Amino acid sequence: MNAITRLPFLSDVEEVADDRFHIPERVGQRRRYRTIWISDIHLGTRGCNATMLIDFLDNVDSDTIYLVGDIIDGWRLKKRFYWPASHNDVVWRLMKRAKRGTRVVYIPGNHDEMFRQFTGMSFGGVEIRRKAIHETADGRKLLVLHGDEFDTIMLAHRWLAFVGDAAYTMLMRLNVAVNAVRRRMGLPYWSLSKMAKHKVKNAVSFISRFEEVVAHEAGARGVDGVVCGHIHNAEMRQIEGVAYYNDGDWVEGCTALVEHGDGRMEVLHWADEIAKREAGEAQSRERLAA
Ligand SMILES: [Mn+2]
Repeated sequence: MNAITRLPFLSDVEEVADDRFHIPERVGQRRRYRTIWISDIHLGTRGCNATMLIDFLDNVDSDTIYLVGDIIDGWRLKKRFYWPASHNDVVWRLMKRAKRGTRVVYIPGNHDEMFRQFTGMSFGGVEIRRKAIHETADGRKLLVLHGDEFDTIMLAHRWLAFVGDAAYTMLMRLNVAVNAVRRRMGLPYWSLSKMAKHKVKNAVSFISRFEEVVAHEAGARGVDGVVCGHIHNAEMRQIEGVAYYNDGDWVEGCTALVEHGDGRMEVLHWADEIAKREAGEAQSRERLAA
């Protein structure tokens, strides 16, 4: 218990005041959902897109919110303490939501596994669980877990899931440079990009393999579907009669999974939602001006 109460953002939770927000909380009409799932936020790293997530949290509300793991990146924090004010803003918003009556279920992942020791406990209204069963409005049972449980099966090419477009583009550029040098040295062309392409193809097959493994395991446990995170790839698809849902991440994709009041599920791509909102605002400004 000591380790957790010593963390700066979890002490004195009762004394939270609005004016302590770094980015002031937006008050007003919020889009309401029955359930929200978010994961792989990686607070404590530079990769975390906290500003986008704050915008998301200030524009949506729900009866229940599941934090599906890798919320705080303990691995990185242990090496180097990086904690900007905006990361506090995210934690405060989540704690405040719990205080206002939203059911908040936190399922720690592998990067925040230090919270797994508190399974079954509740802090400031946030329930900590190893996994959960969610029942949708249309009566389906969904198993909710982070997804690293399947790493032992997937271990072989785990890192490949994180080969992103940026890395790929960089490799392509590097390929040009490497071959310019090789040419000058009188060496034959050697395709670094071909190797990279092969790796990316492996990443794609890694993702679909992961999805199949997770859906298969969920099916074996007799549920109708499964919600997870972990591989930073938002998805919604039916596999062997089991509904597979992945809520994505807030490092690259900035996605959330939501359940509407009637049980309908949707993946929200928040960058697109912001663009839509801004286009709408520009339009109404034009209308007013006309
Ligand atoms: Mn993970």
